[in-house]
Amino acid sequence: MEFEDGYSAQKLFHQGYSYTYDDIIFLPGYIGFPVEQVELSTKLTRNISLNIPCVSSPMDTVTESSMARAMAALGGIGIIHANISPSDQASLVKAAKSSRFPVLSNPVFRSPSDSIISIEDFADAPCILITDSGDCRGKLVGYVAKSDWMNLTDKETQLADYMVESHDFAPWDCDLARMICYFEEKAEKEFTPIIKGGETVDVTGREDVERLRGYPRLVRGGSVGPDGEWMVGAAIGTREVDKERLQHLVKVGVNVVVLNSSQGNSLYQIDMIKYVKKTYPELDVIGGNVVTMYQADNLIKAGVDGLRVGMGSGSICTTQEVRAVGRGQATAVYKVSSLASQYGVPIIADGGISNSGHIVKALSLGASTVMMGSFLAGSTEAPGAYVVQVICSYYCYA
Ligand code: CPR
Repeated sequence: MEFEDGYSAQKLFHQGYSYTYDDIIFLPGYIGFPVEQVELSTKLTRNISLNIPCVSSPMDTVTESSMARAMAALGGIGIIHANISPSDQASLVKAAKSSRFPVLSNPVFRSPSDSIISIEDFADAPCILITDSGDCRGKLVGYVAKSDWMNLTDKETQLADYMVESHDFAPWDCDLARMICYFEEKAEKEFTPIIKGGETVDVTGREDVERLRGYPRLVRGGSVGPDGEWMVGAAIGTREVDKERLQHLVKVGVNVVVLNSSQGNSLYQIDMIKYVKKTYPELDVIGGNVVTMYQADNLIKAGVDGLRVGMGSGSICTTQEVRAVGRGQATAVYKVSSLASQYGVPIIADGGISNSGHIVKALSLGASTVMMGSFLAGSTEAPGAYVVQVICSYYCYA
């Protein structure tokens, strides 16, 4: 029997109003399947599939190498920001793709004739790697664990005298599942360097592996590109100089580029889309941002492989106040995706995700993925250091 109850999306979004995520709520339906049958895999672009519909935003407070590595390991993708020089951005992409282990550490290197005087030398690393040249390109000869160094009485002693000699390493494509086996087989080992093409790109320890094995989604594998490396995206602009930036990114194997603009429907972006598709036909390009079908239509015709939707929806975004343009995010996602789906162009709902319900709303309204900024900022994988501020209060009682 057909009940007339609530509004269909079509009716709701044809009334001429603009709705944000919080303006709407869905009516619950009927569950006729077990939770294991819930399938989260989706498309980021025409040619890129993901296991989960989550993308980290190209913001300098959100996505650098560690975030991009973690997002890919979970089955999503990170888009590295462009607020740095082209070569630095390319280095961040390269570092994220350098090993298939989910966590990226910044290994510290010394040569056997060095000594470690201060605990600061360890930075955040649990051990220091020793190579014959004292850098990542040298031949690996051993390591010194922070705990061993702390117990040492004469800190001036050369590392050669007390380092753990080890030429053993894990290859760069050792993912979490293989790393678990590696440490199970080598019961005496606490750390392992990770090597790619003769270079020591990372180091990991038994403690990390034990901690991460509790996350089943990490063990199941993530977003791997045709090169066998994690998939990583990067943002670029639409100016002439961005063509050089793009060249740097392509050289290190970037999997997708996102054209960064709050108003994507412009001559500059259309020219850049055509340039990317002509120069690098294998590289997927995401255009945006757009919020109307008219804007989306122009970019689809120019050849985008994906569209980023949102104007003024981001937590720090002031576009609607400053420029008097924008749209409620729920309406924008629904309208743009209803057009883009006819062309097979996936939609990224960008901004305004502040709880899991917003993700459900974005995906139900037609988005294939959600892009998150503030939701991920401040996590361990986001750039920046923790600052502890101690505030002393004095109370006066009369
Ligand atoms: P939240 O997830 O933080 O709500 O939104 C993230 C999105 O906000 C980004 O993906 C981007 O579209 C937008 N955004 C980031 N920085 C911005 C600045 Cl400085 N100004 C305007 N919008 C911004």
